[in-house]
Amino acid sequence: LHERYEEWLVKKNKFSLPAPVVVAVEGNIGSGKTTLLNHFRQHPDVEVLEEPVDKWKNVGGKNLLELFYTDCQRWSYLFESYAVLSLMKIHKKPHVTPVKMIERSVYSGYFCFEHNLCKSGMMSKVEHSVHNEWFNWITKQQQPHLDLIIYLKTSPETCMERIKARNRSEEKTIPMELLNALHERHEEWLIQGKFPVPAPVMVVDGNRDLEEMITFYKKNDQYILGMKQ
Ligand code: TTP
Ligand code: MG
Repeated sequence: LHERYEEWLVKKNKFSLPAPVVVAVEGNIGSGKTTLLNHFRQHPDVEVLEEPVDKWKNVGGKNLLELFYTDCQRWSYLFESYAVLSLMKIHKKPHVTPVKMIERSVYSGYFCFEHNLCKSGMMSKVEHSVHNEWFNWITKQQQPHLDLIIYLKTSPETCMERIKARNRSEEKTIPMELLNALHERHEEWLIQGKFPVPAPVMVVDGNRDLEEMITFYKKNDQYILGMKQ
C-alpha cells in the first residue's frame, strides 16, 4: 500500500476520520472528464483511474471502439458488456490513497449508454434483457460503491467542438444527435431522477474554457474530493 495511505489509515482510526472516498466523474463524451482528472492527478491524497478507452481499442488485437462506431447494431452488445467488465475492475481496485477518482462508473455505462442504444434501436430487446440481468446481478454481488458524483454538465455543442479538436479517429462519425441524446440520458439520470442515483451529485458547469475550469477546480478542490460538504 501507498505509504501516505497507511499513514492516513492510522490517523483515521485515531481520530475517527471518514472512510476512504470514491468520486466518479460523469458527463457526456467530450464534456471534460479527463481534464478534471488530470488536474487532480497531482494531488497527493488522490489516485486517478481513467476510463479504459485504451483497452477498448485493443481487445485481443481488435479495436472494439472502432467496430462499435463502424457497425453499432452488430457490436453494441459486446461493447457494453466489455464496458461493464472493465469499469467493474476499476470499482474494485483497492484504495491506495484516501480518495479514488474514477472516470465514469458502471452506472453511467448502463443508465446512459446502454439505455440510449436500446432507445435508438441499436440494441435488441433480447440483448437488453440479458444485459439487464447481467448488470443487476453484478452490481448486487459486487456493490460498486460511490460516495460522490461530479456531473460535468456541458452543452452538446461544446462537447462536439472538443471531440473534433481532440480528433480520436474512432469518433469521427459521432453525430450531433448522439451527443444530444446522451445529454438527455445524463440529465434524466442525474437531475431528473429517472434511474437510481448511487451517490450525492455535484453539478459543475463544464462549458467554461480550460483556464476557468482549472481555477474553479483549485478553488473547490475540498468539495470535489468529497472532503467537505
Ligand atoms: P466517455 O466515457 O464519454 O469518455 P471521453 O474521454 O470521451 O470523455 P471526456 O472528453 O469528458 O474525457 O467516452 C469514451 C468513448 O467510449 C466514447 O466514444 C463513447 C464510448 N462509450 C460507449 O460507446 N459506451 C459506453 O458505455 C461508454 C462508457 C463509452
Ligand atoms: Mg476522457
